[in-house]
Amino acid sequence: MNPAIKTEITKRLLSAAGNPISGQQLADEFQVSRTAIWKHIKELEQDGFIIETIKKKGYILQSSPDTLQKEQIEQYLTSNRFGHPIHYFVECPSTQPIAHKLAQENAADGTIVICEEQTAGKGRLSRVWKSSKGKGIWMSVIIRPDIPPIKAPQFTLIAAVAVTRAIEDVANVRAEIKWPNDLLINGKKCTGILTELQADIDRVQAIILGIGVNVNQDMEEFPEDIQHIATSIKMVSGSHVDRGQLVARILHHLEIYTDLYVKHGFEPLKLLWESYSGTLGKRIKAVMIHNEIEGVALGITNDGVLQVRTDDGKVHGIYSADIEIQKD
Ligand code: BTX
Repeated sequence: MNPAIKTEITKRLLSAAGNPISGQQLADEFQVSRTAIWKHIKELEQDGFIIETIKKKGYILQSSPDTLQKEQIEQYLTSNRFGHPIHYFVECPSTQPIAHKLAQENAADGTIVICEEQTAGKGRLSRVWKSSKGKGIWMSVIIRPDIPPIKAPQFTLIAAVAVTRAIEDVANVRAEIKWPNDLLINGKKCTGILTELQADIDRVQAIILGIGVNVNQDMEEFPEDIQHIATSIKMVSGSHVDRGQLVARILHHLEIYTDLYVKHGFEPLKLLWESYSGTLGKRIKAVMIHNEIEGVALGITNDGVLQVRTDDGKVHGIYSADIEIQKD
């Protein structure tokens, strides 16, 4: 089978919106036999597409599976580099090590690894990220910006803005960014971001940006231990969200913001980040590995460092911490 032809047939079926597509026309266009087109259609059926064949008219798409197979993303893809190529898995322990390996094997800037289910999803500091089957976006993006390693953590902030905007575009739901790597809706976590690095002393080889978004879970589909802290976009919007469309929109914004950042630094993105922030102006507790600081979150610097004013009036720069937002 030719994957490019399969992708193209899928796109045609999806955009035909229930109208028939002629097998002969497809065969002429791709310069293959009608039997070859029919074989691609059979393969799509095996992938879960329901396709009706009407004599002398062609193929009509009745329904498509709720999956993140690459055709489901590619039909919406507007980015030039990000999402090219897509490595799709039904199940894997975690998309991060797969992306690390691909990056070591010279995978292109913008390559993504995505799956339906992670059996050992990774959070920060060896924590677990619960990634239930077919309900979320579990994706790692390989990014190769020409920046020094010290700047890599800013990609957590860039990704947070990209995902927030994408959720707003696709589901009309506004999430808030909790510095540095969570997106919350109504105070509950719907997205986590994990930024990992492959680098020489002075240059980034690849950033492996792990993005986990709870999309279509109902409350009871989360494991009990996180039901009080987790939410999904569907739980808030009340409607099922097309995950392929959301992935494409995340990649769209991520590519634009990455390019902006590499050209002009974090400053142009800072305002955007601040406008989505649920941390600034709030009284917070920042829990670091060896100590804790309580105070008011004032803002972030041009390097993405969180500034916190403690009650004695001193301003502290926080580079990495877990943040608890205190009740007023
Ligand atoms: P984090 O360390 O900030 O958050 C992990 C914590 O979040 C857990 O200890 C738990 O309390 C809570 N949690 C776990 N799963 C969920 C969930 N589904 N929804 C809400 N809260 C949850 C955040 O780390 C970084 C997560 C990155 C996940 C992506 S998915 C694709 C890629 N592959 C991979 O293995 N990890 C990344």
